[in-house]
Amino acid sequence: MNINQESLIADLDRLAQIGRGADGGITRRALSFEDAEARGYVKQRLAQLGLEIRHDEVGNLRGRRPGRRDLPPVMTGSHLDSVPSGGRLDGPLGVVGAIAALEALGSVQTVRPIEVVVFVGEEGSRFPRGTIGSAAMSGHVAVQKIWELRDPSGVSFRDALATYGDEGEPIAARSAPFAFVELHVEQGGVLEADRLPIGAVTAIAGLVQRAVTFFGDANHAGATPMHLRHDALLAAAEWCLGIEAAARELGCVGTVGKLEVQPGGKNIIPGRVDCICDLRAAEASTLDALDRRALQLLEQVQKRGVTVEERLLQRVEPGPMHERAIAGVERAAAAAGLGCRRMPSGAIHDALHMAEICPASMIFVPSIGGRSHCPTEDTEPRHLVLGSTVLARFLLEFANLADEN
Ligand code: HGY
Ligand code: MN
Ligand code: MN
Repeated sequence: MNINQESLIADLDRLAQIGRGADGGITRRALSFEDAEARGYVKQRLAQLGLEIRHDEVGNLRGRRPGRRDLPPVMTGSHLDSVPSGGRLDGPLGVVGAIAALEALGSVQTVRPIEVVVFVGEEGSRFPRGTIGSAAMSGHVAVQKIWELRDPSGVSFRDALATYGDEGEPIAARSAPFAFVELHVEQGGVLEADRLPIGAVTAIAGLVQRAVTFFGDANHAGATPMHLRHDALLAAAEWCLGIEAAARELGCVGTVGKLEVQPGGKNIIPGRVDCICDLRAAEASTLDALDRRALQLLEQVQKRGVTVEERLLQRVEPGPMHERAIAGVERAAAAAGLGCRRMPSGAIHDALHMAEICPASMIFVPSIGGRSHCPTEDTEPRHLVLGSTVLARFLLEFANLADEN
């Protein structure tokens, strides 16, 4: 089960050139030309493996390795789209690692087909929601609803699909594999601190994202006394600090990563602020509590003489992975003589929706310094290889299980 490290790194390096910015960060928004170029490269690599290449109604790319056609496949994969100025491994490792794993399987036949999937729009950095491809595959969101999603400039998801330039009739997006596993960088510091190469993911946190607009009163920065101001930015700032305090108190996380000030003159009191909050928790009850506090804070800051509008962008429930798949990751790590620990994921992944329809888990590898969603996201090459090795072993075991339960 030898993973070709040179080929694995070459694929990651090639993908890292697509959408790379001056700061070294990767920007590949869903269904952008950069996303399509990366997908085109992967399509070519899947074809080199001799896989049956198909796409589905929402643009998930699927490469199938043959097995008994009457049996649902074992599926693995991840995404190629990124956050703005993100890292080179978040997503691509799960796709390129799957290619490396299938190359390591060589001509070994399996009972079940193995399907590699490139999910569309995992990051939600263009359309209002993320995990789009897996939400369609699991039936969590109807295809029609996904097609109707619009980006900030009003382009519909369905129209944007043309960027992929797929030929031929798409297959149905909805499908339930026999099992699903996703190789991914941890994006946190637990494995590095424990000095372990592999994590078996037991659960994935949920999230709430809300878009909020604060309407204040643009006015002269020099001539307006403090007591006569309705500063939209100060109201937003009070709200952000309130979310931080509530998240610390509840033991979860809250972020406002996107914030725009208008009119944006250095000598004008901000009249309007548009921002998006991202609230996460491992338990639904904690997520509810943080969301309630965030909404209460919106009432509170209106004492500054501002008005507020808010709308829910997305809510994804936290979800467990499956014992059968978690144990499969642990067995594959043990068979490769690797240390492994069970752990939850604070980041959202496509595996969350896949776990709604089949036994699913994830293989984590350490993130250097626990960093991700930034240009310095990185993982030691040997850990990239070890994660792909565990993936190959998992696929081999599960693709030779003929039972249906
Ligand atoms: O936001 C997330 O957790 C993931 O990277 N989409
Ligand atoms: Mn991400
Ligand atoms: Mn990811």
